[in-house]
Amino acid sequence: MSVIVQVNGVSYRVGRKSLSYLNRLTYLGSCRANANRPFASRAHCPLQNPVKPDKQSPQRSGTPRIGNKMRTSTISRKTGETSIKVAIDLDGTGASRIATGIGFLDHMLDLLARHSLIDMDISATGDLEVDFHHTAEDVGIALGQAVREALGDKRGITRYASLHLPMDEALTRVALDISGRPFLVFRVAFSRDKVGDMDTELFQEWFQAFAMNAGMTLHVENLYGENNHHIAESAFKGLARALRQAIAIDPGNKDRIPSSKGLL
Ligand SMILES: [Mn+2]
Repeated sequence: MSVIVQVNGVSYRVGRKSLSYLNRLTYLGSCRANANRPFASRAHCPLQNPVKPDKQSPQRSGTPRIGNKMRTSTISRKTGETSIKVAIDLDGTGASRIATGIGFLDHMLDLLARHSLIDMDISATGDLEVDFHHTAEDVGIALGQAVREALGDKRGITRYASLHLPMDEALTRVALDISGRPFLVFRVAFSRDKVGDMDTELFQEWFQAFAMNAGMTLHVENLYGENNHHIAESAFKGLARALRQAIAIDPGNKDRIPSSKGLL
């Protein structure tokens, strides 16, 4: 199956597998525009064959349509402290390219993409010479904004999910509601100040920023665990698996917004 997409005002027909690269392409501009292009060569670029625009499509990036799975968004966020670009595809395969400058956070976001099946392209440059706080928080803000935007009016989503995520001796429970009402309960204690290069107190900052900006009610509770790497990882993987369920289209409700209010 292929779809019509529009990049820089030109329409192209591309395969579904290429969709995960669309947001990246919209800011790269073209396959030639950047040395970091995701394609091995021009021949691999999906944007080879311009076609006449179709009346039904293309969709604007960031305008989700459940019917043709265009639940994508791009966020660029620049402050005096950080500069962040996020491109996601909720209906991806879990592919990611993550570069925040914080090694352990990259590891967590890579796992978040892989286990949520959300394609993520995240790059951040921040004032790491101060500390990691601004960058960790702002990546959470930008990714939360991206998820909220890609979900659009939330039509058809499952909305609720909860699960227990074990990682060796650690067990974390995650429950979430993509409610439009941001709320975080974060009961996760660490016994060390740092895991890898990341301050453990920044995990709560990241989850707080993500939940507030994604507009979701999010409960994360580590029930037990010893190893701080495992505890953090079980929280991110738990979020990933819960997100995967909650953003999935509910086949019994796919044309409706899952709220008695008709609005989420
Ligand atoms: Mn790990």
